[in-house]
Amino acid sequence: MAAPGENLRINPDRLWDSLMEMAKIGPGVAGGNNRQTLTDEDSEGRHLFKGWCEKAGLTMGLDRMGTMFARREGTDPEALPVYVGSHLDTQPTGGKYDGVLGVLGGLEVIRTLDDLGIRTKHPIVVVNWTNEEGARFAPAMLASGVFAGVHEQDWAYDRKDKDGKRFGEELARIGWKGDEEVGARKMHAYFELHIEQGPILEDEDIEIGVVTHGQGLKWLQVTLTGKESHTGSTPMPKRRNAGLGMARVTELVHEVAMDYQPDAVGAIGHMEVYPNSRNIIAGRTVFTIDIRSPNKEVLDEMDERIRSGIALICEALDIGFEVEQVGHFDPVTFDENCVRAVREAAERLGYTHRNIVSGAGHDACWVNRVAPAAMVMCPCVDGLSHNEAEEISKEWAAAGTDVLFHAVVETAEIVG
Ligand code: HGY
Ligand code: MN
Ligand code: MN
Repeated sequence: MAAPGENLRINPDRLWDSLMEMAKIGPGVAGGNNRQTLTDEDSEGRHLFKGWCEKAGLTMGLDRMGTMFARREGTDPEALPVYVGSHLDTQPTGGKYDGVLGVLGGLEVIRTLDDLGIRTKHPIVVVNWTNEEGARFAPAMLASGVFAGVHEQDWAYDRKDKDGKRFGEELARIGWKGDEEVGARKMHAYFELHIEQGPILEDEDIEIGVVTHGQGLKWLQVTLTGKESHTGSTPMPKRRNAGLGMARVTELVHEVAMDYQPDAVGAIGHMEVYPNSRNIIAGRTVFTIDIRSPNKEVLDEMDERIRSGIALICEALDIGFEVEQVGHFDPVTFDENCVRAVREAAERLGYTHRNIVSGAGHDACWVNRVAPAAMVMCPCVDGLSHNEAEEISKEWAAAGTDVLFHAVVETAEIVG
């Protein structure tokens, strides 16, 4: 397939203006964003994105999980489209670029094609996946998981947030529940641009990450049940302290992850204590263990060691426990032809690049099960993400989107 000329580049100022415009929606408290999935802020961001897509002459689609599709016609309407996108939902204390760069980078690909008057054989579709983050409704990558046939739609609709609100009802409430069957769309290929969310590219002064693999993930939700009692008058030997149990499991998760360095990570980010009163021994704690590794055997071993460790901790403290797996995907190997298109685009454009394994999960990890997929990464400052101080440079955003443009357009086949 003919590759675009190395002089073809996107418009960095237009891309950056769009990123800053979207960042105004769902502002955080420290310069980032709180645009959690299926909130009014999410809906407002969707409307802004939809308006931009319609202004670019794209045809909008919406599926039953609320995933948005914006289609630019190709010269061959029968040809399967090349999809490009990511997610607009954020963490509660999220940054301005996680996911958003991939969606608006996809829109910038379209805008640049229109600037240059380029037609492609395959249609190109920009995607905004619903609930990539999984912060409000676990698991992460929920809509792309239904699209890839990993989750049933009814199960997804029944996911509840911490206030007991159901995904399906919240999707209907914000008015973004579409009619399209989820997963009915077939893809020629899928590309996703994303910030690295880690320190490797910046530390090595490299502009582009050619993502060959994504590490596997497990989310284990644990409920520990002790007995509420007075923190002052209950003798130490008589306490059944679920808070102490959570502390010991937190230490256990860290120790197990450290045993498998550098190919493993583990932490507990979500913690709930009941009744959470200063002078009551915690009767119940609910928390989510997040363990990840690029190596499936390591991930399974960590899972096993942690579960048996929890049993020993609870026996010693005379507390009950339940462990429910609420998220999981095995390590991912992206499509070698799509990965090659990304690598050759970086070379053609003269950007420094290196192969990289994605530490974070992405919608591309699920899409890769139903279509050839690959990712492009750009650095982020101090490798920081899932923090309102997340930052990238305009140059990094432009480099990543240039590479995305070349990979998508080459795969969609230029016809003039
Ligand atoms: O958890 C993840 O890796 C992604 O940011 N949702
Ligand atoms: Mn993301
Ligand atoms: Mn994220």
